[in-house]
Amino acid sequence: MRTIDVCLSPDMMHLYPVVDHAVVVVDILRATSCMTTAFAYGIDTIAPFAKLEHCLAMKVNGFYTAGERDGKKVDGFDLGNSPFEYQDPKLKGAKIAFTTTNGTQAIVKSLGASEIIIGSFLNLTAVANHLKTLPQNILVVCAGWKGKFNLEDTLFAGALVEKLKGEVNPACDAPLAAQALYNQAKSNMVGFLSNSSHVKRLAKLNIHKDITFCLTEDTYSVVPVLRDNVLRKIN
Ligand code: 3SL
Repeated sequence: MRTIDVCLSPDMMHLYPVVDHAVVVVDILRATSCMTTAFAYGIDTIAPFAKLEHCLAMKVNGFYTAGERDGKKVDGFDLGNSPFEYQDPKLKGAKIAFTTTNGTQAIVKSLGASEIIIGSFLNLTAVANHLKTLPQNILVVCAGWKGKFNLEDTLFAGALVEKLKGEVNPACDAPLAAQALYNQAKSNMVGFLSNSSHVKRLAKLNIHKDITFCLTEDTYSVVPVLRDNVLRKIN
């Protein structure tokens, strides 16, 4: 049977070979939730970057520049990191260059995997169904916060383990821990996370509605996948 593993922080990536794996990158608050929303609203392409200057350089190629540092929109960028900004009909068919504090860093660190998939609660079941069709072992990469563990990405990893129960075996204890946490939290994730570090950080920026939105399961059915260094939706 295939296996599922969970890397709880990008700083632990050296422990998890990505070659021959299907990697699901998750940054619930808020990068991968934004990306999922963007594709659900018809955006054509997202090019993820670790560095601000590489992202900004894409402007001359007709890309919108998007993302944040420490939760705040970058000066001179077209878009920030709220999923609601990507529900704009004028962005339909757009190409977006994206850089964030943790989410796009985790994507770049996952390069070399046989498939890189963008996961969020918003497309949880669609991602699980896509993973069921693949032959590879699965690794969920939690973006965390600047190398530290966070609860919300771990809850998503646990939700995926739960969805794939019977189809894949946990490769170590991290998927089991994530699954146990998710089962404890699932009836009230907003409440469960109320004391968490990034919820508190975002609350200071006054974006409570982003938090509730990003914790809602199965709003969309898109599955963004990285091919030739850009993300596109495959369904
Ligand atoms: O770190 C990231 O990738 C962001 O999603 C963080 S924030 O939610 O915009 O603060």
